[in-house]
Amino acid sequence: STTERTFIAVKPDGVQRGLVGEIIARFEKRGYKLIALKLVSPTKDHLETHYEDLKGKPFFPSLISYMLSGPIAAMVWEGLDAVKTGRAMLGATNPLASAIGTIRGDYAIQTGRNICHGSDSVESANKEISHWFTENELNKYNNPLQSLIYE
Ligand code: DAT
Ligand code: MG
Repeated sequence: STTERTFIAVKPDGVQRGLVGEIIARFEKRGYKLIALKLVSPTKDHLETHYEDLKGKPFFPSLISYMLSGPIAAMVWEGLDAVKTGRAMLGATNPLASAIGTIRGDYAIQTGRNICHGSDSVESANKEISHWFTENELNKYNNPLQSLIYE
């Protein structure tokens, strides 16, 4: 559906390296619709819930301290196949295995500094969107460009 939504975040390293604009630009240019956007410094608790599926992994503590190292640019993008295409635009979890032309494949080297997050399924997208945003922060507006992007 053209109203599928995904949660995309620029992690602290991406924010500090000045890549927020670049990442937003790629989603804009692709034709996705920006629904929500904010720069946030979440609590440890918030981040542990976000990554609760990875609790118990050996890298979990370092993942959480990395995510706490600075503000995160959190956003929601909407459009056809937004979850799967968003992941494809980010590239593989390990940037060295990411194709050139993907965000990680162009701007990152190590898994633990892979600059961005994207939901991995529609179910986790819905969960993540409500974890990071209130209903009020999810903007409702008509974008006339949509009629040029969808047939
Ligand atoms: P993704 O971010 O591609 O969805 P994930 O959900 O498996 O990947 O893991 C979340 C983050 O945790 C990932 O972006 C970076 C970190 N991570 C994953 N696997 C790792 C590993 N083997 N070593 C270090 N960090 C890892
Ligand atoms: Mg993941």
